[in-house]
Amino acid sequence: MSAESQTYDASKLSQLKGLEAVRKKPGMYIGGTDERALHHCVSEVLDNSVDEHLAGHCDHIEVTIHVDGSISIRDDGRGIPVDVNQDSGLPGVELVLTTLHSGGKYGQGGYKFSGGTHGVGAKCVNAVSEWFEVEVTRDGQVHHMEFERGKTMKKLEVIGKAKGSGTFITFKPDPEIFRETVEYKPEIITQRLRELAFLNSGLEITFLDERKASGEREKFFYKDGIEEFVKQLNKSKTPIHPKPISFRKESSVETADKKVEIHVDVVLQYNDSYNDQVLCYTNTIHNPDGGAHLTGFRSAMTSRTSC
Ligand code: 0RA
Repeated sequence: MSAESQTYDASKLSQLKGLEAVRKKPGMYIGGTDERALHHCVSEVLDNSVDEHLAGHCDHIEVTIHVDGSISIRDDGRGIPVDVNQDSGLPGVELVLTTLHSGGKYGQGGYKFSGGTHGVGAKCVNAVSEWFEVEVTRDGQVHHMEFERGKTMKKLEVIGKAKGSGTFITFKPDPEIFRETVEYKPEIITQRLRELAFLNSGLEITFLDERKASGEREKFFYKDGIEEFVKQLNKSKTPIHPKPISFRKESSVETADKKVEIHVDVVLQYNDSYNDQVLCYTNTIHNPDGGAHLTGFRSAMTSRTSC
């Protein structure tokens, strides 16, 4: 056995052990086995595409529910790397999709901006999928790989040529894991897509449910992002000024071991009612209970020195 195939076998073994953990304790990795967790899987994959947008490399995402109950997410980002990693002997895409704690270049570290509450990404979705397919377009070639319940079934191969770049992931949730339901609800998905489009101005997200007759793609695109969101929230009310007030600030904070980038966006519009409606998000995740950001905002709004 060559040294290369030895390291390959060794890494493959730890990979399987890793993803087996996800199947044994789905609660720990994807937040359960119910309908919410089922839909959370879509968000986990979507977050990677949104990260590509935030890094300035992607402006279209396409989500499609298929008649067989599988779902696909296509983006025009850089494409998951396909070059072979020296330590493991595995292509980047296989590492990204099968290794639980792969830090470093293609792991979780330093890459994620947006983020699911579990932050474990596509590999956990791979683990809880009956099958999972990925197509990566990069450097003029289309690369393809297949998995079943997290195990590699078809190694990476080039299946064609194409211009541009991007990642196309399709998976079918495993009924052995999601015992309650494996049926995607379009309204749960479109709510998240709308929210992501509002929070990421300039990102176009489209959605198609092939189980329905209409065959029309729904489009979510908000040039003015959260400003449009606030306007829409006030549509059924009586705003007392037509243009929402917007401000943003970016700064970075040094902690003991790392530098943290903080970007804050605030949009507000008064209406004639006495009740306020406040919606907070951190890294595209809704915070229904607020947090330090909301506390800071409220105290700044009501303190006399800030006027
Ligand atoms: C790791 C590294 C890079 C991109 C990605 C992963 C990536 C993952 C997903 C999942 C869905 N869409 C995606 N797009 C990109 C960086 C690539 C580079 O440096 O060229």
